[in-house]
Amino acid sequence: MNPPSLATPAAKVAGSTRTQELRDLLRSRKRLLVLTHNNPDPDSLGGAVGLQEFAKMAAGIPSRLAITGKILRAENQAMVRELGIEMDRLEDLRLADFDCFAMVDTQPGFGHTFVPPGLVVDIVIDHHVCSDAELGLANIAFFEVRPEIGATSSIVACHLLAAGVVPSIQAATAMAYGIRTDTADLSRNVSALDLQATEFLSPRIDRQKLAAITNPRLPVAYFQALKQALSKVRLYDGVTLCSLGSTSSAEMVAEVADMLLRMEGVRAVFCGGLVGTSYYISVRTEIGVDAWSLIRAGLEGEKASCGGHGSVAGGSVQLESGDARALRRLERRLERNVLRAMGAAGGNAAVLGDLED
Ligand SMILES: [Mn+2]
Repeated sequence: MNPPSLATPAAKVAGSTRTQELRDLLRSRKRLLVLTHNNPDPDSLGGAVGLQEFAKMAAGIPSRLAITGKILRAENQAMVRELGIEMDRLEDLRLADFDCFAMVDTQPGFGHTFVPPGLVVDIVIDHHVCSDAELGLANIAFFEVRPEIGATSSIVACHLLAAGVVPSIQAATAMAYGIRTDTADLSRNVSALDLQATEFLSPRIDRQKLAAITNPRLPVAYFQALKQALSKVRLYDGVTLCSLGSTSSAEMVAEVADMLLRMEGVRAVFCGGLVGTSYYISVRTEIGVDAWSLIRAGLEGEKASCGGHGSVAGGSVQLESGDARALRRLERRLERNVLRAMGAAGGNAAVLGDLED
């Protein structure tokens, strides 16, 4: 096996000045709390665990990870279980016990992110661009938002690399899985930093655990939701729309969007689903089609929050009520906007059943 890139001199690693800044900031504090967006995904968990390790190994301070919402997807639950990722519910912690607060894979003000009122965020490490990021981000002591990077876990991993920290197998596996999911196995939104991070983490990955995370058993409800979703697919020239109606979670919307993008001829997928009174949207596009522009076009005129990077975007619209009429009206507005943006207006939709005829 090739020796890992640990021997790379810190000075040669891009961003090492920032690494020094991050380390200095953490060294000036006693206890870190790491936060992320609601219903954390693998990249946010990987980035969080990696930052915790950075705090401990590079700056010598302890930390906790707190989450809001739930770990939804079966793969993500398996990730937490297999890697023994420790986390608290945010409401179960006393914020006064911490003197440093970090947000990873998100930013204060994002629609899917809860920041306790009055909390001063010290560290933001993220790769999303977003329409509703809070003004006044200049107040954040360490602010590193890099939309050109495929995964937040890559940014964090490269801080470990630059600091000369060898990550634990747990953290390395978590970050590697985060990079994998956000870049679709290094096939989309990939930068040189993502490749560097992957190479750095690779020798430290527990491949057995990674396999268990990637292919967990799935509940029957998952297949029921999938059946329902596939019956709602509308195929236009180049763009596929799918509104799942009421569904179990935003993760299901994202999962269906990922799946539909694999269909031959599909250049863009705009997928939505209602959870309670929130209508969640996932956009996936092939390389060369900007998902962020498409979701903004789709949500034009809506009171919505959205974010994205490269060929992946997501957002949500808050409805007054979750009744069928309000949902139907929203679906029509979104469809019209998306078709116009993709130049498919006036085309006829096909449904999956039609193709067999
Ligand atoms: Mn991410």
